[in-house]
Amino acid sequence: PADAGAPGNLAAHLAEIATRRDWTGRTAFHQGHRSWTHAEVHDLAARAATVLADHGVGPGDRVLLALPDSVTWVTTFLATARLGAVAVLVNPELTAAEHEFMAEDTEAVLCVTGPGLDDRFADRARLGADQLVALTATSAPATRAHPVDAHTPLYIQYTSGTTGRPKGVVHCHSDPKTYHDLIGRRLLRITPDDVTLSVSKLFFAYGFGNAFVFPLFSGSSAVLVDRRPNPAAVDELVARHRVTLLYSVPSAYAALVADRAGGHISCFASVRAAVSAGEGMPAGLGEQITELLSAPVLEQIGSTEAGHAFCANSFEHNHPGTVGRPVPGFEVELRDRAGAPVPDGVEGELWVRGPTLTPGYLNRPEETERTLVGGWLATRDRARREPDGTYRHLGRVDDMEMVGGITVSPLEVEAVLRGHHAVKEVAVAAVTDRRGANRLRAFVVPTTPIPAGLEADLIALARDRLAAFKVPRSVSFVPSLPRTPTGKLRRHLVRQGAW
Ligand code: 3SK
Repeated sequence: PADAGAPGNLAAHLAEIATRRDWTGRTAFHQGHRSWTHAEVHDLAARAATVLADHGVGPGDRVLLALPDSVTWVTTFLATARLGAVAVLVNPELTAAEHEFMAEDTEAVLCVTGPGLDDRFADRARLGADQLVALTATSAPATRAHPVDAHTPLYIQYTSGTTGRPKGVVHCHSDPKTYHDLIGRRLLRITPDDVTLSVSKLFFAYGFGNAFVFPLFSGSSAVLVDRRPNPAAVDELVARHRVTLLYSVPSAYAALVADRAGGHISCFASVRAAVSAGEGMPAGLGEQITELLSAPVLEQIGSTEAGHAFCANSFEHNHPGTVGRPVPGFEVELRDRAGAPVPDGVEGELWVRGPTLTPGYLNRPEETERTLVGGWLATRDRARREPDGTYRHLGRVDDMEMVGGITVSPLEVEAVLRGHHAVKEVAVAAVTDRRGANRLRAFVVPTTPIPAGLEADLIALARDRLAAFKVPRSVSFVPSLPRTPTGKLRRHLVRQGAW
């Protein structure tokens, strides 16, 4: 599509570079058994912009996307951007009440919904994905992109952290290019020949960068899957599309390793790097992944507020077990509770400053003021700086448990229990017993069948390795642990024993 005078508009810019760099005929996305070229994606997006405009969407309006990962997700996002409107990226699997909260919070003028969501947003303008696709096919492309500047809002993502009411995080038209320049191009060296598979979904910061921003800025391709793929599906997709970059989270990598240990044959020869984020990598898992994939594992840490990763390992500097060094362009500081910098080697809270920090939370001035202080973001992550300048992630500030008046890091206890061969996943939390006392309990996803005497064995293992006050008093065997869509443990739900 032709673009008249809108250099800052993300959709126009992406369409323009695809033409200028001659990527138009290259595949941009695979979905099911179909694929779409870069030219087809930008053409569909320009047509979808006409449909959205016909439905009353204009500059500054919010369009809520409750869609599974798909080419329709991509083209609806680009269409919204082309009109100068703001895409609200929501998890399609949320409850009706959560969706309604987000539509109300953003005052969405249109909600584009995926399969099974026809009953949602009853009091608002709604367009089903199928309807949008049908209308797009017969619409002319909206040739003119709305002029914007670098600070014009582009999208809103919701973060609930691990507790509390979700907060809308705003990002601007210039941010995706920066994610690609700093991470996709510089650190991951993505070229047009790369093929991406991201287990993390597009509505989430990590997935948005991995499977939308990097492919469109590099002329490469991504495999889109509407739900979180299980290990067998990951194997199949990697082999079918010759995936070169796999982005996942530790719990999904652990499942992939466990699946292989169960005798499953995998074909990962095409993978050149496995990126991991969302949560700390349990000891030993990194080596198992490298062995399985014959590729380096690059750990990162980021946040919705930063837009993508702010600390990352790279091919040149990969320190397993750490989240690497600050992404060039970002500054990182470790501070104590009073906000003073801590010396090297001492644990502190990670504060971050950089080019893609959100300007703030939607409708939440107090929370914005608490989290963004003097241009720095308080991440609520705890870390320690290693002598080589990498950062070791030590959990969240609010992860610590109190038992008998003493603070215990559940991560330390979990690391010990994870060493038992019958433990697939584990979370430790202080729970209140019948007498009102706070006691440590381990919630364990065991291998099956559960070996006899596993609870006693686990407690004995903890007793052997840990100070007495850190030993769990009891073990509950559970089928799964409560996690966010990126795989972060929801510790408040573990504490409540409610998921
Ligand atoms: O969850 C993270 O650590 C993360 C990593 C990379 C990009 C975005 C996010 C939220």
